[in-house]
Amino acid sequence: MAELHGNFSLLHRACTLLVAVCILHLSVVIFFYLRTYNIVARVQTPVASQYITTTSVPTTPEVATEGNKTLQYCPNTPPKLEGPLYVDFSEPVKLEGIMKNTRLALGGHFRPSECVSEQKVAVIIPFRDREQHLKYWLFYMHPILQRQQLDYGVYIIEQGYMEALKEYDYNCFVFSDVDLIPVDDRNIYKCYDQPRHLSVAMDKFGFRLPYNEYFGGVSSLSKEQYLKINGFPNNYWGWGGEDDDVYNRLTFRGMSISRPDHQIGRCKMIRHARDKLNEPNPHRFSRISQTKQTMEKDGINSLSYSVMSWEKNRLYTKVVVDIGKPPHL
Ligand code: NGS
Repeated sequence: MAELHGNFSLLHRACTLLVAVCILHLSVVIFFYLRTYNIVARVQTPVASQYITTTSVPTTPEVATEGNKTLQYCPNTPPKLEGPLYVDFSEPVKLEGIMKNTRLALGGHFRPSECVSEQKVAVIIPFRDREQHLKYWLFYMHPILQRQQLDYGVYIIEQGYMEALKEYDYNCFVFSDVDLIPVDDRNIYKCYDQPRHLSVAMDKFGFRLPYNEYFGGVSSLSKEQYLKINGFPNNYWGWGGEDDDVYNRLTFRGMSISRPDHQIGRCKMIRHARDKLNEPNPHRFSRISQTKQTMEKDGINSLSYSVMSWEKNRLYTKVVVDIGKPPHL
């Protein structure tokens, strides 16, 4: 009888142990399942911030000291974002209102007074004689960038990276076509863990990507990401292909593209005829097929230009540079 009881309690203990192991195993499986599909993170994240990937650019202590004031770092989800916006290019816009914005410093610089931005963002617009487009861009973008609580400066210039760094220690670079305006201010013009493509749903492409590898329009790269790919290529003359080359560089350096969803990433382009003196580059397809070989020697390390002029007004800094002529001319 005692032996039977002993056997039974042994069996009982073995079963309890087995059940405990099963429960442990099941919890581990459930935990990893939830993590894989990001369910744990989603449950803890407020709705608006789901769209905004956090950035790893600087480390973020809780508070910072600015002069004699102690300020908090700006939140990941800026409180004054409006979401979808009304953007219209059918009527001319006036810049007087923004010119009077006393929080904008000469050269189109701004930083929020209520908090400290994590990133210092140089917004770079390669620009050729598109005064009307620039006007719309400035009219719509300054208020958006300010609601996004960015510490930013606007540069109208070809060799933006180098020139912007001469005046401020920017750690994030947003490259934007002059004729593109986001129609949702939750599309934050800053840098992310991976290079960011921001103009993912352009009206002219039916609010979708024209092709998966498309990296044109508006994109952002942290200084670190930019240096990793040796910057942008310098040997593309005329229209097309340079954005595809940048895409290739990023993938060859093991990075992936981060993108907002198609609702938040909507943007409108100002319709216009193709620029004169900017014919399609006949060498672009052969160039993009050689990125792997060319990227090491063509980029920041081969950049050569001279600065002709710097002009600063309330809304932007314009730098004119001479980049020489294409080698075959
Ligand atoms: C591709 C170009 C890209 C350009 C994109 C969209 O074909 O540089 O079209 O152009 N690539 C090549 O030509 C190899 S767009 O419709 O915006 O003018 O960005």
